Amino acid sequence: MIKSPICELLGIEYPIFQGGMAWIADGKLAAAVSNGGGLGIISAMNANAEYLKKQIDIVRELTDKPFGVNIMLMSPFADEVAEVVAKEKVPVVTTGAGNPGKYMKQWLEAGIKVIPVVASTAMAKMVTRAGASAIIAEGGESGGHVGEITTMVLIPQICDVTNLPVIAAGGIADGRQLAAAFMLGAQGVQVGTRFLVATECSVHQNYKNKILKATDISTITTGKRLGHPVRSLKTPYSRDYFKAEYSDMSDEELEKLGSGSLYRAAIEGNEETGCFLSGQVAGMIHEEMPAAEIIREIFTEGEKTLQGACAWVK
Ligand code: TUI
Repeated sequence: MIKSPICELLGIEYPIFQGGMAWIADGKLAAAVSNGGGLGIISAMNANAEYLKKQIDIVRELTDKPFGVNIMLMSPFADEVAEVVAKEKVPVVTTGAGNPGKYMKQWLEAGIKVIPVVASTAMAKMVTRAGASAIIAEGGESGGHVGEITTMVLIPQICDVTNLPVIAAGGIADGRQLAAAFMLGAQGVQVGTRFLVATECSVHQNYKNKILKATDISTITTGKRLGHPVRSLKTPYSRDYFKAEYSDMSDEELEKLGSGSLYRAAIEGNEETGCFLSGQVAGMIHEEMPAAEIIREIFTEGEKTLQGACAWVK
């Protein structure tokens, strides 16, 4: 059995979070992960308060286990969804794509455990001072909005600047990677791309098929010119976007090209104009299965790997 202080802190069986994937991580997926013993997370992404309240109601109908909400700080609705989580006393809030400082007081007063996603030691120090309960350190292997530093290099450096438990994210889909994350000092993991192909995940089947068919070199990073690098699957659309970034296209036109592309991928499965966010681990994911089985498989393999690690100590 793999247990860490994260299990006790949050009242979960396995120290694993499901990533807050935009247009993908809804109440149904979050409930399946929480019922499987992990921490299911609803993505508030670019949606408004009404959408989030509905997803919180769904998760509470489907499970009485703890769950979380991810707040994407670049969202134009960040203020109103920040209020919803406080009012609803959501057990855990994770944040991404920015500095959560502005909301910390409001959430801590509501008794919420705040676990920010960081991609640098500077932000880790800041959220430690601001009262976070733990930190998710996300390496650039992950899907979606990414930082520069890889998980291998980021996790030990974050562990060195905080006494809070660290959850490793980016590049984790199986038990070997779980074991490696623990060896780097993490006390838990966050997994996104692998849960995208969970049976209970309602994303469009075209999206799941693309992940299942991907190889090690199937992802590309775009968006650097506009200041938000994003990792997605290589498609004619993402290659065109990449080329457009290095052309004389204006920032406004480039912005327009990207607008609505996550929705088109996740909801419509549009292979021409959708942006299929994915981590580099897509090449290791070959099978759709229930969320609870994904968790069991990762932890069974992780335990075996950690126990076998002593073989090299002479
Ligand atoms: O946020 C994510 N992943 C995401 S957000 C997203 S939606 C989106 N849509 C269009 C453009 C961009 C994003 C899709 N995937 N992961 C967590 C994460 N947070 N990764 C990196 C960071 C981060 C970056 C900067 C955290 C803090 C930070 O601080 C900036 C500062 O203020 O210093």
